[in-house]
Amino acid sequence: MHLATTAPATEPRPAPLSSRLGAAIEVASVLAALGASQLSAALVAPSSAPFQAVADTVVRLSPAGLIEFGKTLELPALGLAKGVADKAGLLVGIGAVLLLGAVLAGAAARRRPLPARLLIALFGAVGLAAVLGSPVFAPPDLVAPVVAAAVGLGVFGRLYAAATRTAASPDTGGPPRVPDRRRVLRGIAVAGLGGIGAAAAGVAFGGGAFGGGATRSRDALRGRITPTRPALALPPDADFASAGTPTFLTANRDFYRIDTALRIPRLTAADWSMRVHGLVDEELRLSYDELLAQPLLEKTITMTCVSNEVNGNLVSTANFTGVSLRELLLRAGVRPGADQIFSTSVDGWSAGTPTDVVLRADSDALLAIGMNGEPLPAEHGFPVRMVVPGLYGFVSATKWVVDLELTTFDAKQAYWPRRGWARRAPIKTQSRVDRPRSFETLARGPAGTVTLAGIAWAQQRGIDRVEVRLDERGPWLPARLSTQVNLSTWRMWRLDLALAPGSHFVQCRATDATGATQAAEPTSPIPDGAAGRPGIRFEVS
Ligand SMILES: Nc1nc2c(c(=O)[nH]1)N[C@H]1C(S)=C(S)[C@@H](COP(=O)(O)O)O[C@H]1N2
Ligand SMILES: [Mo]
Repeated sequence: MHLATTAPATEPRPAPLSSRLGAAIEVASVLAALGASQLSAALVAPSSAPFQAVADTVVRLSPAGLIEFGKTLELPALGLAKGVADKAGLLVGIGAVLLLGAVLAGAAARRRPLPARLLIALFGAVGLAAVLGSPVFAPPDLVAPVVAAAVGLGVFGRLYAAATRTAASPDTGGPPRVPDRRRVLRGIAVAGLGGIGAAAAGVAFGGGAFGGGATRSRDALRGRITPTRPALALPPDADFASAGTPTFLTANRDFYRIDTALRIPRLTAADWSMRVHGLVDEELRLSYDELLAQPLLEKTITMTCVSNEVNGNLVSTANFTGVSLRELLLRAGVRPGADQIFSTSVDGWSAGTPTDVVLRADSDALLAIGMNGEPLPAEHGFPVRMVVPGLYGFVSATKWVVDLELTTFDAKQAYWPRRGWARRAPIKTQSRVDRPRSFETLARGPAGTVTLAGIAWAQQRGIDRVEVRLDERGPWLPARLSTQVNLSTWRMWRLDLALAPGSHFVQCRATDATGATQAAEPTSPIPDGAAGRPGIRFEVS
C-alpha cells in the first residue's frame, strides 16, 4: 500500500487489461493460429493438420471400450451417422478444450502476458507431438504446427501491445496515451474471424483445390476401371425396396463407414504401391497401373461391421471391382504355416485375415479399386482396399492398404485383436426388421393387412429362410424371400399380415443354408459380433 503512494508518479505502468479483454485477445490469437495451421496444412501436406492429428492421437490412445461406445453414437438430426458422429463429437470436444484454455489463460494474462504466451506455445507443442507421433508422419507435416504457433504468438503480441499501450514514456513527457479501444476490438475481430475463415478454407480445400492430388488422381480414374468380368445383373426382385427394405445395392454415399481415421489418408494412385512379403516364395511389389492391367473382377458383396448391434445399420452392399486376392497370393507362393495375412493401411491400422479363407477355390476376396462403378471413394479406401466376403471388416477389409505380410497369428496381432477382439471373425447369421421402425404406426391396407419387411445375411453360407413371430407367442411364420443374388450378399424378406389395430411386437430370425438359425441369446458385439433376434414394438391403426 505504501509502495503505491511513494512510487514516482511518472513511472509508466501497463494499462490494466480486463480479464475479459485478455480472454478475447487470447481466443482471437488461438483462432488465428488454428486458421493458420489448417490453411498451411492444406497447402503443404493435406493430412498434416495438427488439430486432427491430436484427435487421431486421442483415438489411438483411447481404450477399446470407449471407441466401441463412440461407434454406437449417431446424431440423425445433424445428419451424423454412426462412425461419423463420434468423430464430430471428438473434434468439437477438442475445440472446446482449446477455447476454454484460451479463455482461462487470456483472463490470467490480465497482469502479464506470460500465461497466454505459454498456452499458445503449449498448444503448438501438443500439435507438433501429435503430428510427429502419427503413423503417417512425413517431414512437411512439421510446417503446420510451427506456423500455427508462430502466427498465434505474433497475433497475441500485437493485440496485447495495442491493448496495453501507455506510450507515456517519461522522456516525451506528454500525457499517457490510452489504448485505442476501437482499434483493439477491431484487431480481435479480424484475427478471430480471419482464423475461422482460414480454418474453414483449409478444411474445404484440404482435399480439393490445393492439396487435392488424391482427389484429382481419383477423378482421372473415372471410367478407367472396367471389369473384365462384370457382376451379374441383379434380378428384378432382388430387393423389396417398395415394401421398406434398403435397395439391393447401397449407394456409395449411403454405404456405412467405420474406421479409426480422423484424417482420411490422401494417397494418389501414382504414389500407391503395395508389398506382398513374409512367408512367401517370391516377394511382390505392385503398382496401381499393374493392378489396372490385370483381369478385374466385379463382385457383389455385403459388408458388415462387427460392431453392428442387433437391428443396426452397419451393413451395406456394393459391387466391388478388383483383382483376385487369391490369385495374387498364389503368384507370391504362400509358404506352409502362414495362417495369417497381415494387412496394413497407410495410416498404420492393421487387420489379420485367415489365409485359408482367402485361398479357398471359391473365394471372392478382392484387392479392390472400384466401388459401384467408380474408383473407391476416399473414405472407403482410395486407392486400394481389401474386401473378403464372409468376414467382418475388422479382420479383412483394410482400407488404404499398402502392405500384405504372410505370417502367423501367433507372431503378430492386428489393431483390434490387440485390443481384445477376436482373431477369427466370420460374420454371424443375422436378420433385421426394416418395416416397421421402432414405435412406427402402420396403417392397414385395403385388404386389412400390414406389410413387414427387412433383411437377412449369412455371407458365404446364404440365407435359406426368414421367419417372423408376432407378440411373442404363436408360430414363427415364414416370410417371402427376395431372389438370391449370391451367397455373399444379403437377402430381403417381406410378409403381409392381417393384424388387429393396437400395439404389437415383431421378431424375426434367419436360418442359413447350413441349417443354422440365428442365435436367440443376445450377446454384445465384443469380441466377435452381436447375436440375438431383433424385436420391434409398433402400432397398427
Ligand atoms: N485403414 C483402415 N481400414 C479399415 C478400418 C480402419 O479403421 N482403418 N476399419 C475396418 C472396419 S472395422 C470395417 S467394418 C470396414 C468398414 O469399411 P467401410 O467404411 O468402407 O464400410 O473397414 C475396415 N477397414
Ligand atoms: Mo468394423
